[in-house]
Amino acid sequence: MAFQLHIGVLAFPFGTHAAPLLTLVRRLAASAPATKFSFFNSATSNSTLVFPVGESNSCGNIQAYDVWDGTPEGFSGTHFEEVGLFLKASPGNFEKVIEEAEEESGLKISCLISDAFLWFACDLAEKRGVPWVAFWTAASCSLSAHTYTDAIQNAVGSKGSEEIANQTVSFIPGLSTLQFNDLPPEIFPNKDPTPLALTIYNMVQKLPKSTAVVLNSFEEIDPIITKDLKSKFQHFLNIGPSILTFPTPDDKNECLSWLKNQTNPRSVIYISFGTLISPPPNEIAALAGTLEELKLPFLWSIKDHAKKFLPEGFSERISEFGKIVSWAPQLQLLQQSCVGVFITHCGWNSVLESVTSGVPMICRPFFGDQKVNGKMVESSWKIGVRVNGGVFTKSGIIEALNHILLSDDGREITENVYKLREKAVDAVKLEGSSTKNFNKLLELISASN
Ligand code: U2F
Repeated sequence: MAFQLHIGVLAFPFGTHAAPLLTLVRRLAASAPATKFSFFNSATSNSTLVFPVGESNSCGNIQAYDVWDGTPEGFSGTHFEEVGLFLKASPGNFEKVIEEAEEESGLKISCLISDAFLWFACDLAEKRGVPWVAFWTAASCSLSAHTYTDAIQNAVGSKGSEEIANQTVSFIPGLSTLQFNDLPPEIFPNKDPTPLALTIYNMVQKLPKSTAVVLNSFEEIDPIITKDLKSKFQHFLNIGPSILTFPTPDDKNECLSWLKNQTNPRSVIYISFGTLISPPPNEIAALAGTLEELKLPFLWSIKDHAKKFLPEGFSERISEFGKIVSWAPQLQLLQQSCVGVFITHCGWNSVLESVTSGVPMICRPFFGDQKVNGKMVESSWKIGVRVNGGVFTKSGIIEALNHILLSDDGREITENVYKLREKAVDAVKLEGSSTKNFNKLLELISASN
């Protein structure tokens, strides 16, 4: 088929960034069959996505391209070093492949869609005279916090972030329940900022120039923040939750068979900390010890390298009531009626999956947007609690579990998740806000030639 338009998509190949971007692209591609979408991403990340490199989607209009990730051969550094090297290799690595894709298709790119972290896409788009659409993979609350970076840094002033840690952030619309220590650490002034902190700072400067800022969320979750961000960007488009716009795959995983044997509704504890994080060894031990003592049914997705921190003989002793896996089909699992609570790091995709499945959360956030999300879960949306003291201890875990699973407040929290889920479901209906925003996005990218 001869394509009429060519759109370039620039992915950030770490954490759960590229997958939700591809989900957005799949949706756009299905609605715009005469447009070719070239998906630029690292080889490693591409290989984990639904459409491997070189294969096309059912509409035949998504093509994946490998972008150099900036690492030398045999690289074995930390995750954060890897991110630093990738950012150092950008945008040259992307530019090279964009040219290849244009040559191959004979079509110049008429619009760039990028992960918002890749702020240089703004300059690439400007150079080509085409629109830039930025996809923020987290929630509007963390984006809002970042847009107030200068005001936050002024408030910190010479006092230092420690001194005002417990003060309320009263000047950000919709975030009035937050204290300074709930904000993403990258916001605070630092003599030696990390590559990621610099990236986010640059992003904040560029976003107002974008044609649209797009989020996998829904307006009704934070109406005040939505109103504020609409006034800051040309178009601020919440188009999610995307998981409600695609049928959940019918997975035949062993976790699901195990869950089928759990007959008590809302009784199982599901534990996972996303794709990057493992709690420190002492917290893994505290969590394991408490689960073993309580003898409540649980399913824990724990990374292989962290299993060595489990107490000796743990998996044998808990086998009657618990299950440990290296990876779980999280979304399908949360949708089972026997799951009563999700112990999470508050990555945005996990929060959304919990909300759309009606499961309350126990939050143990670690970095980036996770602390803001955790605070919003507890104080604004009232759909979960954070562990007391911010780290796992036996007493803190028991307190949080009792709160969610046994107390009257816990019942209210569960009802609140249901109510929020209803709002999410409404948002993706034909006349819902997310559907209208998606159609607007389609209009914006289709007009770009
Ligand atoms: C980074 O987030 P993570 O990748 O650490 O975490 P999530 O956003 O919560 O996404 C995890 C995804 O992996 C899936 C799960 C989510 O879709 O269903 N998953 C699974 O299927 N099985 C498992 O056993 C474990 C996970 C970052 F760290 C966060 O702070 C950001 O909010 C996020 C988005 O920008 O990216």
